[in-house]
Amino acid sequence: EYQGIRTGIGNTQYSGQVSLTTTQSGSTYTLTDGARGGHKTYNLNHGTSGTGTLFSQSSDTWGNGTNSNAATAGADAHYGAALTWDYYKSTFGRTGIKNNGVGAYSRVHYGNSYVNAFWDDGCFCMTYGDGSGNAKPLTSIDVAGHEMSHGVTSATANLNYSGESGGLNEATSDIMAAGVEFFANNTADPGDYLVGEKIDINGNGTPLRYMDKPSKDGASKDNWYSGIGGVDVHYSSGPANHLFYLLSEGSGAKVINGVSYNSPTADGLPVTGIGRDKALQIWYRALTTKWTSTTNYAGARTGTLAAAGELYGTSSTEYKAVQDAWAGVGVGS
Ligand code: ASN
Ligand code: ZN
Repeated sequence: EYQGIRTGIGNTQYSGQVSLTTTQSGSTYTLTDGARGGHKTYNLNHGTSGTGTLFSQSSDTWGNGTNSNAATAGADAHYGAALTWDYYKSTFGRTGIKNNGVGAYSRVHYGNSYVNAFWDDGCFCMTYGDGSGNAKPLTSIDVAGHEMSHGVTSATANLNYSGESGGLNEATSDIMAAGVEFFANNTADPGDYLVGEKIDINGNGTPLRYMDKPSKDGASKDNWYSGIGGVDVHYSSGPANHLFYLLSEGSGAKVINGVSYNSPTADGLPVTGIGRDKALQIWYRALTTKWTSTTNYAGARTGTLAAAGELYGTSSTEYKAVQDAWAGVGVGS
């Protein structure tokens, strides 16, 4: 029987109609991405263990745009995994989470009204709940990018998931998620410096996190202070998200893809951004070649400066911008 890689259609919940890489075996199509390490997407059908069943159909069109159709979340998750793979490959030359060409897998419809998503190093897989009322699965592009980037962090610096290193771990996932979302260039979910703006986890349309001014979520910290290691890693990530925003876009008010940003600095001094692409290269180089499991904010600063020096030179405007941006979030020399 015929076996081969196909391009199907996904009617996603958050990203409109997209192309999906699927596999045809005879008259059956599955969410198996033979172009990206064999990444597979499974339906847990409200279970909480194992893999459930691989999404399989007689047609290569997946989902109907809402969570009333089980394959919709599958389409979103499969798309997010493909984008994340392509982003790491084209931006950093990284082939898969472990840079070994091997795909992970995704599981959707985890549990009931489960309002979270998570990466698990043990199964080398990512899992998505269906959100409040089983209506808003956490399968947006940025959530996929965030969770899979936890796998990249584990495979590289392996930042401990507590204290300041935990905040840096979380921020790395938010930063790379923004990178994936801008890379996707999807008109239904344009790139931004917000996290989780599509999944409506707060029920009032607000995003989960803001990178320009993290304290807008009511809990995240804008700037480093002694003792920040004692707060939840999803809030101690704030200064690093803020640093990334300042380094990319600078401190002035700005509108990007229709979203307004304003990023005041800790020291009141202006920061001139160097653009997101360069900021991502600096962050990734620090993550993969400078940092260790115990890197704290001071070490993150040192590592990003070393990375910027190697990439652009220690006399460069990029190097100076890294210094200014860290000062802008209260991390000094
Ligand atoms: N979605 C959460 C995160 O990626 C799950 C967790 O708390 N680890 O951070
Ligand atoms: Zn996370």
